[in-house]
Amino acid sequence: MKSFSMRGFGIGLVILVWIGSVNADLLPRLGGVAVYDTDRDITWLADPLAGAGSTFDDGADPSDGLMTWASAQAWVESLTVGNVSDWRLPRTPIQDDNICQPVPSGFNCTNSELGHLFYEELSGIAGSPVTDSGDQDLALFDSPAVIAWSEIPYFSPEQAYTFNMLTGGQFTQSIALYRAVWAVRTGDVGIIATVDIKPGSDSNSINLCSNGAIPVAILGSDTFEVLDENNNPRIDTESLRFAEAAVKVVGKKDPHSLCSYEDVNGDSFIDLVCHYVTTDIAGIDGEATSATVNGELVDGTPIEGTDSVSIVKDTCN
Ligand SMILES: [Ca+2]
Ligand SMILES: [Ca+2]
Ligand SMILES: [Ca+2]
Ligand SMILES: [Ca+2]
Repeated sequence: MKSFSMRGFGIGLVILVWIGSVNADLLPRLGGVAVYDTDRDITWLADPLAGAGSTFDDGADPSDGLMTWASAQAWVESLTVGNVSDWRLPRTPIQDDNICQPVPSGFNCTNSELGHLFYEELSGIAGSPVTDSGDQDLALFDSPAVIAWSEIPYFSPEQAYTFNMLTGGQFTQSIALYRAVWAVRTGDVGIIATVDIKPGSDSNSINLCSNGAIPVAILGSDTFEVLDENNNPRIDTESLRFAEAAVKVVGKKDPHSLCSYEDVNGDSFIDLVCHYVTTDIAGIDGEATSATVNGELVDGTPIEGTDSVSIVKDTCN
């Protein structure tokens, strides 16, 4: 028992150091379609013109991705990318730093989400397009040099804040103008993985009273590989939980997670199969029709995936 808690303490320290080293980073998400801002804990769509050609793309050009403010709101509310919804327009607080007083208009405003992105994440300089900054993170975005809407209308309902990525300026403009719609959402989207509970079985039947362990595969694919280019694990197997059950630990001298790397579905992509202690399952009951595996990559990115289940026994003697 003592050696286990010591080990947990060591792991905690490693994670703390890691968080410090990635502060102020932008990280690709959803296969590069989105970007996670670790400072603000928000996820941007990589493309501020992603609504181009949608039914919300109004104005003379229905395929330029520029919309009136009301259409912009409607588009982000309707948006689903992968399995991820809850998108919104970027936020602009009514109070900003001294430069932006008495109202948050002007240059060098960094409280707003777009101001933070321009000045602090993408190293933009007031008066110059963000694409001139040379910041390496520019490569994460498609066409970032736009004028984009903010979520909150100004004191007049006819006006809303915009942020100009060509100049670093934050100003109110008429909501009837056509501006870019840079969808963002609170939190990290992580990775949605394809999961196969009990590889080789389609029924995925689970006896919750079993003293055994249930194999669950996280499937590799061309958009998500379970091993990196050096064949090192990308998934932190100790972080994995299947319906709250941890991975079975085996080995007395060298305790390790009972996991293996193999291609369980014959698609030539290596999959990660881990075995979860059945009696530790607490996240599902006899009524469950699906179960979720969740955890983290070794770089801290959340990962989860869900598959169907059929519970054959849940009342144990
Ligand atoms: Ca348009
Ligand atoms: Ca940067
Ligand atoms: Ca299965
Ligand atoms: Ca495979």
